[in-house]
Amino acid sequence: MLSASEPRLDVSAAYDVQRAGIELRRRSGERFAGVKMGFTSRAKMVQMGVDDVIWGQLTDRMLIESTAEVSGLIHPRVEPEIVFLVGRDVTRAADVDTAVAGVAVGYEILDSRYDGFKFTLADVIADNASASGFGVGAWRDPRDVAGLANVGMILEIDGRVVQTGSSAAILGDPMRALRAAARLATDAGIVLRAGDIVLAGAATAAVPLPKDAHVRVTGAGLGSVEVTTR
Ligand code: OOG
Repeated sequence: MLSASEPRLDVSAAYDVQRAGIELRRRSGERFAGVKMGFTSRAKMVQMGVDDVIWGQLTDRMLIESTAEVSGLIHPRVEPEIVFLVGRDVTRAADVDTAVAGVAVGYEILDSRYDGFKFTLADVIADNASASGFGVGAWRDPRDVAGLANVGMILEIDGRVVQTGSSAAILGDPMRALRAAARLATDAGIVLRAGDIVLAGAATAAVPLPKDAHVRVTGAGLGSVEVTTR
């Protein structure tokens, strides 16, 4: 762990490390694509042994279409997500609710630099919140969605249900995670712009993601998203 060799690594220094990592990605041509929230659900906090929410940055290269290359990853995991599409620039965090142009069911692929995903909060922040890849189902118009506070969610691998949960697990309502993301981004001087994505955080614990697997995440009323790994 980074914190073991660098005891001064506090949360604020960890976000500096995260920013430096993102800057390296930017220099190699990746573009900012949005924000991910982490540990917004109790299930994830318990699974990972941490006690606060964190955030990380998404880049365009993390977006997965129908096939996910996982064989080059260290020890990937997958988790079900509620995803927001930003429809216009969010210069004031308080305006984020009305800036949402789409909601969807999605998934995040996590991969950690740390052995066995064992880390402190500062360690995982420095590692960009384990962000590796993400996929998004069909966007729904938020006006057509009855509400996001209790969406039943199912994660299947090769047709087997491996996790079930509710979006209520995400801070009681994923809208709260969206607001937190907007606040954190704004405080860090980042403007969420039209087309950017916000991942609200996992609704359940994450599960190991093997190669040559078929993954499906379903959200009641939101449809589903599928991906094949190789
Ligand atoms: C950190 C990322 C946590 C979530 O949705 O809670 C996260 C990890 O578990 O490695 O993305």
